[in-house]
Amino acid sequence: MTRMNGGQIIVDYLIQEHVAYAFGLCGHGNISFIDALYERSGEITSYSVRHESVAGFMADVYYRVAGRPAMTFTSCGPGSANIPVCLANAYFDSVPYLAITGNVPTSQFNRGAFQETYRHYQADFPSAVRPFCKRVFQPTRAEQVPPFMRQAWKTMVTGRPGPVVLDVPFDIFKEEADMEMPQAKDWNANISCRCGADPEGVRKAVDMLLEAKRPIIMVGQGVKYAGAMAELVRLAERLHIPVVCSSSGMGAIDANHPLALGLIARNGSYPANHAARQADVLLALGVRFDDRTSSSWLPGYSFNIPPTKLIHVDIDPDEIARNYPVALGLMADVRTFLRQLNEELDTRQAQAQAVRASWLGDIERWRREWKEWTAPGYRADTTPIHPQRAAHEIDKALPNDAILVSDVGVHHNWLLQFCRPKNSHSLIGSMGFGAMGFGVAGVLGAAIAAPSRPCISVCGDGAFLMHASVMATAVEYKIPAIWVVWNNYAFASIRGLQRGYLEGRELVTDFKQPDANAPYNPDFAAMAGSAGINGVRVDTAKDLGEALEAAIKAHAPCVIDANIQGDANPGGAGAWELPGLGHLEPAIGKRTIIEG
Ligand SMILES: Cc1ncc(C[n+]2csc(CCOP(=O)(O)OP(=O)(O)O)c2C)c(N)n1
Ligand SMILES: [Mg+2]
Repeated sequence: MTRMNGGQIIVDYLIQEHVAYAFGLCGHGNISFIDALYERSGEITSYSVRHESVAGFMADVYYRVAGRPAMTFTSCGPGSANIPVCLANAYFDSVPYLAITGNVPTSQFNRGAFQETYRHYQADFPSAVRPFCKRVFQPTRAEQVPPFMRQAWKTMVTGRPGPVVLDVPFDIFKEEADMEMPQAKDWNANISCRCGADPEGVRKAVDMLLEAKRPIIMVGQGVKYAGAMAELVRLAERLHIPVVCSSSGMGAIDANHPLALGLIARNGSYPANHAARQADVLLALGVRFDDRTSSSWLPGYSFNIPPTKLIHVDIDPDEIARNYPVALGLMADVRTFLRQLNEELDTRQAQAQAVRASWLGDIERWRREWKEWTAPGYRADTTPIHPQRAAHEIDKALPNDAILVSDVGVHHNWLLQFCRPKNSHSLIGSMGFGAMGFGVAGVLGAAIAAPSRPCISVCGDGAFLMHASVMATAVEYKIPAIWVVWNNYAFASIRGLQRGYLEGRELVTDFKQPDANAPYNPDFAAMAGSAGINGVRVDTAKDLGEALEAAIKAHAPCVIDANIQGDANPGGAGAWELPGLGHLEPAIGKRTIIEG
């Protein structure tokens, strides 16, 4: 039997689970928890941020890079009310982290104490986060902390991972209990969720792929999280099947691989969309088929399912057949499934059919058309910088091990279309909830997870100002993050929608001087200087590339304020519908319906 208080139990369990970092912000509601972190500060490193959502985004991207969860700590009331946006961001991208939120003392429940959420139910923070996390626990006695803690951890990392909240009343952090401390290695170390698919389903999938004349593999982030990149390439190569990626799946296969067709859907490439919509069999691995990934499910843009026969594999059966009927739906860990497929192929000594040559030949032609169509943007040399050229210069400046964390906005669309990610960390983005600030703050988490690798955030001017406090955190903890502020003097992605769908009626989407019709933004380079970090302004593509190379070399925090055109939108080969407002036709190629 050990005697520990609630805060000590939580910290002890986290240390057992090898949690190395705690990101958060203080308040009266969590000072006792911070005290427990203080006692074990040799084993778990705490970071204080200047806004709670920075902590949440750091934990999110930390996991995406390190593959291990971190934790956040926030106070009661407003401190924790700043965290749901990050929980949601992580939840809808299936990223685990543990949020320890403070609450009012149990003795004050339902008395309307300072910062209590009490009008519908006492200490009701759990209701505020319920739709945004996998599970929320609220221990009201110290002896509940150990079982809730081990359960919280297990829920967070098993099956389809996601963030979990442990909401702890003030007194419970300090309340002591005599108890057997749960041993993480007994409770969680021996659980595997690497489930394979039903063997008959595996055989069926192989039959379908061998018989297919126009097969396509589509990969989502499930491939990255499962660590199935090598297995994916092996399958694609041995069956000569081209691969298209969802936005979150970019980097699951090297963009320079001869079978990689790039991004599908709205901002996607012509070969990816034109091939996928003509596929007879589509093997979808760890994807959700959300609207942005599937041209809003409008037939003939990205997909024609059916008649295309869909094999949909996912760890979460809830995502299978959510939006498209399946010829074969298999619940499985993607890596285990791909190993099963490859083993089944070994037994068949399969050869890719010669008939595929014409399919691959067609795709090669579409690839050339796309190349010609996109060529001028790579050469554009203007001030402000052409966005395609900007994406290209950034991509060129990055070494292979660089980690680029994009924020949310039109810059992300340009990056998705014109960067060529080489591995699963090359281009990290938020695709489910799409919270602005994700990349601005997330890059700090990336740099903590991978201190020797160049970590770059490309973020909008809107989002950067929203979360500019990150510069102070970078200074305080010597985090060598680089921000390329894609400065187009606007919430440009939304202004683009006003222009595209609302006949150009623009309101509240650009940043202007009050008395002159000229663009306005704070001087970001000067802001960086005032924060104590290097800041540069660039107006040409060449200067952008050189500034980024120099910043990477310096391995110190830096802000590059890049003057980039805001009027252009990337023209993709898919569509995106805003119901009621309609959708635009693809900028290249056209809707192609195939018959069964
Ligand atoms: C927190 C949050 N608020 C609002 C939005 C809606 N939104 C999506 S993109 C965008 C504009 C982003 O502007 P900026 O950061 O400058 O990026 P740009 O589109 O100009 O590249 C907005 C307001 C959002 N996704 N997240
Ligand atoms: Mg902008």
